[in-house]
Amino acid sequence: MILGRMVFAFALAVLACAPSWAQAEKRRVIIDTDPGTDDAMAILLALNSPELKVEAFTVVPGNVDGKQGLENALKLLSLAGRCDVPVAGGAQHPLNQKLYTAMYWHGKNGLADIELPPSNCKADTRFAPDLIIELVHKYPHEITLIPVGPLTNIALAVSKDPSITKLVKDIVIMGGSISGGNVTGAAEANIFGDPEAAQIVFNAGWVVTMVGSDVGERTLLRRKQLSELESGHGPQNDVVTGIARFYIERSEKNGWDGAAMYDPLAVSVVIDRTLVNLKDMHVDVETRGEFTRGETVANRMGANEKNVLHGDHYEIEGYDVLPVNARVAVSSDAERFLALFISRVRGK
Ligand SMILES: [Ca+2]
Repeated sequence: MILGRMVFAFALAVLACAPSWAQAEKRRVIIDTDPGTDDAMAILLALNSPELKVEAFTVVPGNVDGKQGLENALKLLSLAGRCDVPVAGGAQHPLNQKLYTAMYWHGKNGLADIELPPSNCKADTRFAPDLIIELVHKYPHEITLIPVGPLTNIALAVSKDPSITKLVKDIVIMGGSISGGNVTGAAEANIFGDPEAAQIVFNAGWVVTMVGSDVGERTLLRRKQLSELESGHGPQNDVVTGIARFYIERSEKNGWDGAAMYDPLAVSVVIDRTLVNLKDMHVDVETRGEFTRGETVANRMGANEKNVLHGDHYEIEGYDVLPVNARVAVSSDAERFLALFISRVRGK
């Protein structure tokens, strides 16, 4: 009898706790984006994933300029009926170079030249880096930043308030590559778009999770998935289908088998960490190389040889240890990711 009462009391306690558990399990995220075709897919993936609570979208220039990017983000949120999520514009140009756009890959409007209905959502008036700082302090140790564009806004935020590096839960970056770039032989587009910002962010004192273009390029949305999307219907589904068709055709013309799911893969890693394999490394960003500006230079040994000048030559005298500053995705479970992506946006 006493045991029965105890079991009953325990069951009541579990029930009382259940909503707070469910709440705690939702990961608060801020997505910093330059929409962008794969950005659009990442945004809609995030908004349709119950594991995530998107606290804000912040917009950075990259694939398109900052004004077009903000308009695109607002239209996508309106499409998803989510004007409750703040969308804030930020930097209008990279820290130390001119803006490189990528309309060749993303269409003139950045969204595969698909005309979305005018947005019912209004832009938040706060400056994106300030909004990031404000939200990280509002929810200490809870926010995961997901930058999927050049790192300008994040660099401005950590430069203004370095304390946020200890207050975020995680930062999952789509950017870089440890095996060749997609803009040049060495550089991936988001890092190439603002190498100085990237070097600030990688060395800000946190351990970033890096989902690079090399892994994105082994995670391709192909015609098989396109036909799955084509057989579903709904306002979001149909926009994702149109974007996917444009992006696959553009990729095929350039010798790819399908569309590299760069940004959605980064978002999916916050939904399910097991979708990629991560390795600890030290990563620096090349800001000066003749052929390599914007390369993420990954040290897999955890150290550099210490070479000391002896007369007319150098001799090795041990190692200079480098801190781990990045968990780098080295592979993905592409099939499981694609199934997740399709299941979240199909029919929406
Ligand atoms: Ca992007």
